[in-house]
Formats: sequence, C-alpha cells, structure tokens
Amino acid sequence: MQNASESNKLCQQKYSSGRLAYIPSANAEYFMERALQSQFGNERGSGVWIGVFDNIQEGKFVDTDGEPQKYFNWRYDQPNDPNRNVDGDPAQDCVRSFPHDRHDIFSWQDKPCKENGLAICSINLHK
Ligand SMILES: [Ca+2]
Ligand SMILES: [Ca+2]
Repeated sequence: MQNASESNKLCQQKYSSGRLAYIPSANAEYFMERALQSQFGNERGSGVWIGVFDNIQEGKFVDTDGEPQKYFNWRYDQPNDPNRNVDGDPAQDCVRSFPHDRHDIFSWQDKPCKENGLAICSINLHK
C-alpha cells in the first residue's frame, strides 16, 4: 500500500504507459471492480487509488493527463473537501474507490493524497 503519488509512479515504473487507473465510464468501473474482487478479496475494503485529482484547482477533477474527468461515481456525501487546510485538516485532492459494505458496489471518496491504499493502474496498449 502506498499514497496516491507513489501509486502513480509505481504504475509508470511497472508499465511503460502505466498510470493510476483512468475511469471514463460506468462500464470501465464495473470491469475494474470485478478485477479487484478476484485480485484482492476482502483487502479491497480499504479502497483503491484511481486516477482522479483536484490538486490544481479545488473542485475541478482531472485525470492523470490533466484532462477534465467527465464520469464520476461519488458516494452520496462526497466530495467533501470544502475547507482545505482549514483547521489543520489536510486537503482531500485524490480519489479512492471503496466497495459498499454489503452490496459490493463501489463509490468514490476524495481523500488526502498522503493516505496509503491499494492502487489500480491503466495501461495504454496503443502507445
Ligand atoms: Ca479537493
Ligand atoms: Ca472525502
């Protein structure tokens, strides 16, 4: 387990076109969830870093290429980073996908980028 930026570096080191997972659609996310289930079993409960960030401009979420993220799957109470760095709270500028406790349906939460979690990488087969 590693933080979000370490995870992205790890993806880049491991695969030539690797980066934290690009999730353009619900279909892509569904495919990712099934892969996580078979790979990680119950450990996936801690969530996985995906390639979605708002570290440049608060509330403007982008992918690992810096392009605007168009598909979102936020949990009902997320994103909830209204007071970045106020009261000593770390900014929540990275995103992890967590399985719902009972139904195994995933949803997203913005989280401090320095937290540790599992990561899932995307590779571009055309590069
Ligand atoms: Ca944020
Ligand atoms: Ca959050």
